[in-house]
Amino acid sequence: MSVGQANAIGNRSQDADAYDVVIVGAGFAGMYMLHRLRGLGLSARVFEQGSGVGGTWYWNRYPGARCDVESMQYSYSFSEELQQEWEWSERYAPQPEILRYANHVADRFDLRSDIQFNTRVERAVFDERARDWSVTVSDGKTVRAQFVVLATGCLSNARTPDFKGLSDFTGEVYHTGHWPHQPVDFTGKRVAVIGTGSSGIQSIPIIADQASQLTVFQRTPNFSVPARNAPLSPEERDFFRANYTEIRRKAREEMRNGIYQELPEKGALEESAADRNARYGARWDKGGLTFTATYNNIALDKAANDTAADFVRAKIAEIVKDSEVAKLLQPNDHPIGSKRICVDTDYYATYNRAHVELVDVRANPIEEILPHGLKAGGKTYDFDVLVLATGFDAMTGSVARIDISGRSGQTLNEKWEAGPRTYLGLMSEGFPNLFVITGPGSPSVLSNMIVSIEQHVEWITDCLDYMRANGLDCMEATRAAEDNWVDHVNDVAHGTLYPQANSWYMGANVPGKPRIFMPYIGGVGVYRQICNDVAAKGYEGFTMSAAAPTRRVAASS
Ligand code: N01
Repeated sequence: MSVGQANAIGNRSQDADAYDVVIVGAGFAGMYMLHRLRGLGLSARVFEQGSGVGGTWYWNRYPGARCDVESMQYSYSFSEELQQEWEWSERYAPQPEILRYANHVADRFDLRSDIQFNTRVERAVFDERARDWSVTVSDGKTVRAQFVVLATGCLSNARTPDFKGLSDFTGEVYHTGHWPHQPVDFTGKRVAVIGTGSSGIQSIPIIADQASQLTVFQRTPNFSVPARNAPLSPEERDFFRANYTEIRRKAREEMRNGIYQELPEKGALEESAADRNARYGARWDKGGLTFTATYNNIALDKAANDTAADFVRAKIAEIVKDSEVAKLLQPNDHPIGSKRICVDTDYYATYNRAHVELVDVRANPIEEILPHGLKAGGKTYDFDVLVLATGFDAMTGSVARIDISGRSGQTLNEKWEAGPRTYLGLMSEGFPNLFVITGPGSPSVLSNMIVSIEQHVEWITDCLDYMRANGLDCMEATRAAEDNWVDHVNDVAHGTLYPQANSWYMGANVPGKPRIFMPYIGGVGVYRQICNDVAAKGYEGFTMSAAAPTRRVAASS
């Protein structure tokens, strides 16, 4: 057997501690990746830090957690049987139901036998001679894998700010992104919430229902639109089930964000103020994320954007009775949509309740956490429970926690020190045979994540199949292709209003993190076509090779 044959894809399964592929994470990406690799007959091992599947839906169990993409679309499309049989109960599925769905998928496709739970991947080192990865996990064991797929999720690394005195707090402390498995009972308690992003905005009304006193510490107000969540009627479910083939195709190919919806034909300034308000009003009444798709230029033109932002600011003033509080809740520092808008149930109205107080910690910064409360702007606030809704080290945080060492011992953290660099969001030069799912440089968090996950998993599956068929075992992005892609991702982002916000898309929520617009904003349809074209051209921009140096092929720019 030649060196090339010994190293061929599919040969690892003969050794108990060697796999064709190690997958990091058993969320929606890791589970589907495993399913597809099995379909290729490859050996794969998934390492998952949690004790169950579901990824972000396993960790984010805070009260009110639910998806902001409608459930009939926030679901896998790869199995016709699965999408026909699963019964979503509401327009926006609550976290427990999404977790049940993830568990159903794991059982239905018999995935658990290849998933090792309660195990973190600590280190991955590329061996240039053996052309594979050595992967060390938290139980101390090291396994070898020809390929590593990082299915680590974009919003899974919960971030706690470095508050002075936090460890001295004597009450209960919870982070929305790392919530206990047992429900937390706030009945009769004095509760503080720090943070008013999506997690804060979803949990605040529910906490207010139970708590005897709720103090919300807000640094930056966010735009939020009503979810108008409701039970799904049999007719609504049947419509999707009957039309899934076309709905999924449109979501993948024609929608920028991977969500099937009515597309706007006009720009906001093409209509009179009265017509515009009527149209915004109709979207507001309908509810949901599509509010910012009322017109086709809201993300592009500041004057158009202002019309949508003004509408929401007026709604806040209408709902919140105390005009000072309403003013504090009106976002003024970023264009609407340049941070992910929030989708809520009764969020603004919660501030009309007598036991709910809003504290502006932009004007009065949090100085320290005290044993029984906190001090902000020289004033002391007492409470029994502290809820940190302070977000995530998004997109790169979970990858950065793994010590990944590529060619010549360079670590991924060193390479990404000034911001993540990838080709297509799928690979980074210097790190052969290492794939990232929905990584920076791909549409990722700007899209329906399941649409983007399925596209990446299927592209990687086809790629491995191609390599195996051609006797290739090593693949790497070229520097030139990566540089061009990084420039393109930046150019497209800077043609929009997105970079004007201090958002987690820009890494702006983590002190010291480089300010780079991380996701690719060109749209899932355009992006899919680019990825397909790259594959059709023999994986243009990647080098692919076999162990024997003479078999090097498909090296292109
Ligand atoms: O986190 P965030 P999130 N002192 O980063 C504040 C997805 N998601 O968990 O803006 C005081 O948005 C921070 O203030 P500021 C969704 O994509 C989806 O809420 O930095 N405050 C901000 O208010 C979302 O965008 C769903 O000034 C501090 C908040 O904490 C993403 O996850 C549900 C602070 C963090 O907001 C993240 O949402 C939930 C400090 N030192 C999440 N540090 C749905 O599907 C931070 N903050 C509906």
